[in-house]
Amino acid sequence: MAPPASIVEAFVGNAEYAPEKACLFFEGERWTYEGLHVRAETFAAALKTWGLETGERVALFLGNSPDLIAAYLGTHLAGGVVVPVNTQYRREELRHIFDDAGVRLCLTDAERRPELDRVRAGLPELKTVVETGEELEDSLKDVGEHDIELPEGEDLAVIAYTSGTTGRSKGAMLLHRNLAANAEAVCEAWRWSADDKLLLTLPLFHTHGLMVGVHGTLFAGASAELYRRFDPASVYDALLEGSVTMFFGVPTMYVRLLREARGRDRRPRPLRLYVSGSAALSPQAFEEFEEIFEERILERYGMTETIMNTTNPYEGERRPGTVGRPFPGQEARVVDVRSRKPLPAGEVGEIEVIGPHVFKGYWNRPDATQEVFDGDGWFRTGDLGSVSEDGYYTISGRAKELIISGGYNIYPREIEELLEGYSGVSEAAVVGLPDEEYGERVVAAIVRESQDLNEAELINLCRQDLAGFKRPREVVFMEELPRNALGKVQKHLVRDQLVNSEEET
Ligand code: MCA
Ligand code: AMP
Repeated sequence: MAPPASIVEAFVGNAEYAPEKACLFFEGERWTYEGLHVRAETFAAALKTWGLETGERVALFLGNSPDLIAAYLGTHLAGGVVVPVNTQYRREELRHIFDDAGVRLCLTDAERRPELDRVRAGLPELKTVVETGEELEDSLKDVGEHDIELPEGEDLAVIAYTSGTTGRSKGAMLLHRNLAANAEAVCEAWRWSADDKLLLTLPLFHTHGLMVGVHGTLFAGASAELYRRFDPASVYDALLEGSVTMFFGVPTMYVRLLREARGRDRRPRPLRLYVSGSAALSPQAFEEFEEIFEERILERYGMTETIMNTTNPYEGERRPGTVGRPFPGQEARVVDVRSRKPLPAGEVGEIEVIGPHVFKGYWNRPDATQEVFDGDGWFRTGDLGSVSEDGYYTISGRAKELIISGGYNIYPREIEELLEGYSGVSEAAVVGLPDEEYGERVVAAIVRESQDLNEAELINLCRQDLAGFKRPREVVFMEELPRNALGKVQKHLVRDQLVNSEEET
């Protein structure tokens, strides 16, 4: 039998095979595969009633919930394309994504709606906004009969926004076949089976939570205990309770779990699998986790454009500080950043990947798409690293300018452009400084026009315009920014100055 061409096809197959099997647990609710299937089909019918045409975009701007997952599957059953939206986004971030993707319909919740309402007038293509709860239940009551078809592998499934070097985020176009191929590779590599129960506390608007956590669960016919958000005490309690078999987290979550464990007497029994990704897990955290939880975390490496790229082995050596080898059916290599020629083991260059998981390109951005592919189809990740003689990849830096805080990506240019637009700011340079809990934290160096401008004022302005995780944690005023002979700001020197002045205090 041919493998499923889409996640929704795999899900429907599992719902037909084992309708009564538990699929989701959420705040005391138990959702079977059949229950979720019915809800997804109702969403699909509702979307058609609201006028959604094949290929039109549906934004999901709501917190973790079974409705988010049902709407995701329902959009695919209705032939639509999902645009997941970070729930921390504020007006300009929202306006850009909705406008760029030409979003036609949006499912949101009471907490996020006011932020969307602030920009709605400027979004003429956004015809329908539905809020979960009473409004949604009312509109699902009478949705009528509609033909529902499974999508083809080549159809566009998701436009996932990922930050860009120019400041504006770009929509990465993932096809159904990209999603299905990656879920299959992940399930095979991690021995994910119908017997597994994943503790899923990651946000579902990003690749890690949605395309690894949810897709893997639905593909394997397994179940997930879904949380609204990560809270170390409740996660620790769930681990003690002992019914989950897997936990996936970003390194910040592991740092917090370790802190939680230090304050507790009891230890959970080892799980089948702990996975870390989205940012580098420090070898110290890896080792401390092994001491306390008696388990070696499996670290893997991914990207919005390619979902999962490399993984430490399920059986075999999980090597701290490395991200393992390519997933089954995929390839990776390290190339010289200038000549683009492959480098021998041990030498640092840019990591490139190729395989069925690699996205189609950026939405409406052929220029940007062209830039990220080497002529023969290899995708340039923008990550610097090396590969060992026995095939393990290590990420050692980035060719792209990027700050990763708590697993969220932040492009400094976006924040610099915003800061430079505020009155009184003449120049801004945003850098990431090392942070024990978040990996890196955002710090802004500012050249101001007048001494009246202060740190609190600038941070407050950012509070209104930016998602919380992008807001500078500190603002440092400088007389001038260090520049090279061509006049380009030397970010590494800004960073060094800030690190040095931190060490002195
Ligand atoms: C929240 N805050 C943050 C972050 N998260 N600040 C810096 N960095 C962060 N990551 C701020 C909020 O704005 C708020 O600030 C304050 O912290 C408390 O907010 P709260 O919501 O309570 O935060 P939290 O629950 O403590 O969140 C920490 C977290 C979260 C659980 C680590 O950041 C998280 O879920 N991160 C996972 C991100 C993720 O899924 N990344 C995958 C991307 P204030 O009160 O001042 O407003 S996919 C990817 O990278 C690829 C594909 C891959 O390989 O996976
Ligand atoms: P995003 O663009 O949000 O999908 O983030 C992808 C980026 O996260 C990658 O290009 C890497 O820079 C980083 N990343 C993901 N997993 C890891 C990891 N295990 N170690 C280091 N960096 C990682």
